[in-house]
Amino acid sequence: MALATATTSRDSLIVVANRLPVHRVRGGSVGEWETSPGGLVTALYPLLRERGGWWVGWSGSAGGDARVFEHEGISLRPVPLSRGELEHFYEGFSNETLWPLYHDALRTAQFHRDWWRTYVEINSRFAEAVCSLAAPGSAVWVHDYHLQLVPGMLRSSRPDLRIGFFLHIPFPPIELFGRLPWRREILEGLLGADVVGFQTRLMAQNFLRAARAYTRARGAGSVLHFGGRSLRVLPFPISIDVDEFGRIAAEPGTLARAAGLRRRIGENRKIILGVDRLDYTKGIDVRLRAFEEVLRRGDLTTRGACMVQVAVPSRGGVDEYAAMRRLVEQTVGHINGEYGEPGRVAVHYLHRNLSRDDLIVYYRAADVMMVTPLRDGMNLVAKEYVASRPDETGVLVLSEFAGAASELRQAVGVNPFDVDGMAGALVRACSMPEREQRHRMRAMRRRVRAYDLYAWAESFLGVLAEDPPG
Ligand code: GDG
Repeated sequence: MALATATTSRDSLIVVANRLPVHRVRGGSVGEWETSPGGLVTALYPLLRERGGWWVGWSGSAGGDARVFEHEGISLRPVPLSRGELEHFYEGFSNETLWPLYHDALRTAQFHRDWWRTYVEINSRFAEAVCSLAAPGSAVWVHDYHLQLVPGMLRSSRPDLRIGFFLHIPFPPIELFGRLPWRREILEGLLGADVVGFQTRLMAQNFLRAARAYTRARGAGSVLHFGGRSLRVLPFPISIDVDEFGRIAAEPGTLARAAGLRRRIGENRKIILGVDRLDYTKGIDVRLRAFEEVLRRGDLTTRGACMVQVAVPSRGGVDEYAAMRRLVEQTVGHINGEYGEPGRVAVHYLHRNLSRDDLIVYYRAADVMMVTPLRDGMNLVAKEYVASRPDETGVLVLSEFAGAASELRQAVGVNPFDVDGMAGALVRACSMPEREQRHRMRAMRRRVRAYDLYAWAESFLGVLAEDPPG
């Protein structure tokens, strides 16, 4: 503790998230770490490296110790979690209670009091870790649904800290949030922050309504008064490192590999791409059914089009995820069985992690990008596709229930529950004249460039540095 405090400067930043931004290299020697893929890491790692500071989070495997270490210029403080704690806190309360409830109750949320007790315990372990590092007056930025009690806990033990909280997933409407037996505790946890950020205005409004309904918080507009203090509740739509995607997308090597991919798939076939974590919120199954519908009607044939679905393995320990994987794989098999021919597959399915460079090769090769979650906080894949299209062609088909839809208005919007509607959108996307593609893509690229990852982080931290509202 003494060592940590001594190395922390007064204005440094402490990021607190469920996971550390690194994982152990498989098969590597003990102590070898690698930067992890994923939305939050993509967003914050470059920023912290630039600014210097701490990242507090779980290491990714059960057990372990709390010894701090450095990785690529960032000080990391692991929070150890036992196997049993992971089952209750991570798989249980975070991913079987909060995740489905916050995503429009797409699956039934499980409410278990012993999961909740572990959630409280682990949140307090994270808060203690922060307290042991934080110099007086430090800025602390807490992330996501796993850690919603941390701001309140920090507020009561360390009122000197500037505390920010950002929710990466949707905050649900009060009709759904109100089901949570611990709704008041969660809200009061969040109200401990100076700034509470959400992906969209609507999600911020959902929170404001719930806070006024279930706690003593009062206030109008984006300011709430609670416990003798005031806090700000605002939208901060997260983004990506736009220049980095643009740069890799324009490299000759990327272009050559994209051309090679197109040749292998068939020069004259439209490539329809999906890239998602294998999660039931992402709408992969309905999207596949829409593609099947298009083939069934004969609006497209496998001679003229094929789909590439990259499904990144995710939360395999939770039953609903294993079931979704089976459904997706069954559907892919069914479509290929019905419509594929030797040498001409209808759906190419990749269940694996790709490197970022490989991902950008796919973005560059794809004529149509299908981003059709049933509910999503933002969806960075949509923005990555736009950033990876320097020639301004390509069509983005985007769910109206993704946070990204409020910014990327020139996408082809779809209701991701509507198979026929999505089939229609897919046909339209595959036959969209190049002029219209450019018109839409240019406008989306302008938006994505104007507010990138750095602007997102700067605007959040800028508001966090302001004096509290009156
Ligand atoms: C949560 C919210 C919100 C995907 N496959 C590979 C790979 N990825 C990268 C993508 C993208 C990220 O993972 C996925 O981000 P999303 O935004 O699509 O989705 P979630 O993981 O659900 O993230 C979401 C986000 O937090 C940020 O706030 O937008 O709404 O649910 O960056 O490129 N990266 C690599 N290989 C892959 O195979 N390297």
